[in-house]
Amino acid sequence: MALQRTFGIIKPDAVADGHIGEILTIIEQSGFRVAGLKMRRITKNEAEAFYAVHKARPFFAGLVQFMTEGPSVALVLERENAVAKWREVMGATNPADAAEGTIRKRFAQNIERNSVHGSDAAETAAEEIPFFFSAAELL
Ligand code: 3AN
Repeated sequence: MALQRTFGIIKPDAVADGHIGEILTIIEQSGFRVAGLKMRRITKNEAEAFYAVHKARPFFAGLVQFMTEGPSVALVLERENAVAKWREVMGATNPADAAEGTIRKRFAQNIERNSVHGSDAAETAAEEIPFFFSAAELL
């Protein structure tokens, strides 16, 4: 299978809790090559646009507040079957349902403060990657 790229975020909870290094280690040990990486604080406008699909959901305002409360690490991750594999390594959205050994099982606090983001499909990755990275920032 050809190499594929997916988009990930180490969210503000995991950054504040000091888990950047551990999560990057898990990522590299899971066979991903880091093709892009930047730390920044996401703006309210960016968070609203990024999560526009959830705009009508009751948790939308809280999600935007959380994603803008502190710095995040945005990532582009490359390997075969990257989208599905990154979802597997992250674990279920709700850490209570996440499998042992997954990032969310280890580090997530609850369904909202769930430590990492990952694109849910190749088409989503193709939209999310350029949302955060220019072509020159992907190596
Ligand atoms: P995933 O991040 O696993 O793709 P989505 O796309 O359903 O999950 O949700 C996006 C984000 O919205 C989640 N990562 C989480 O932070 C938040 N979220 C999802 N469902 C809930 C919920 N029921 N209550 C609070 N926050 C939620």
